[in-house]
Amino acid sequence: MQSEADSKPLKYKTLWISDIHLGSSGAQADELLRFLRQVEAERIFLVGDIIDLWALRRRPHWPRSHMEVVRHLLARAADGVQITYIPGNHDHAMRCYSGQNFGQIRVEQRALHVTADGRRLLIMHGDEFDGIIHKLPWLAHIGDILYDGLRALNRKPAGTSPDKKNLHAKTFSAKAKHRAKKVVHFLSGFENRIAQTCAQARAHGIVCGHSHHAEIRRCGDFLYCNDGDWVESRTALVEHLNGQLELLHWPALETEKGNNTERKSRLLTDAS
Ligand SMILES: [Mn+2]
Repeated sequence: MQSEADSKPLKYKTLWISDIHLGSSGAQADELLRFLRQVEAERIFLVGDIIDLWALRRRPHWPRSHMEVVRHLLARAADGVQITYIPGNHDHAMRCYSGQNFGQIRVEQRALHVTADGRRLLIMHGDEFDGIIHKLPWLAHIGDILYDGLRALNRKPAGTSPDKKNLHAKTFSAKAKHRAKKVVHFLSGFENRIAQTCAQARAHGIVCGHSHHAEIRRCGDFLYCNDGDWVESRTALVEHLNGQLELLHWPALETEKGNNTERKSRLLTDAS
């Protein structure tokens, strides 16, 4: 049985989540709802691919849990949490609403966030750095269909092996996606583009989604943070009240909260 301390929400200054892919069969909406109910943040950034318009066009899928995620976020915004929605490539149609509000949720193409310790972070979905999306969009769509097929083949029940190693001990589909993206990144000068974009925005670093690969690392002189996804890895990036950044792995966090065990879900911080 959970003690009262275990059920207390975790408090953060900022929360970044992306690549939820609501509207696709891969979206782990129930897990995301459980995570959101355990986390409080003053500010939330939705870093793109929140609603998967590509998947909805191929095969509409909209169970109640997907609607509940949307409702939960709208309710939080109505309660005073500042929420910014930065559309990605799967929800690119939302980009034309930049500067407008949906309920209390602000839509922007990109955003700048200053951490409690004074670092300027540029927030973008990340497809802007993906050469394939812009030069060969048809190949990106084929890649997406292949990824969906691979994921369906090796789908594991949610919540398995919630240990620290598991995040990057990925399923075959996640590995294939990550390798393909690495090649694309190499060919398209991904790191150079990030460095240029950060320099232009006078930012100390960047927060992206898109690759479905959570990480915090240096990229030249800049900090590169990727908040992962809610299709496979179920990860989020958070900023603590002192400005420290940390990646959370929800399956590990949920197990720890249930068992009251020592935290191992701290995957990576910007100090590590
Ligand atoms: Mn994307």
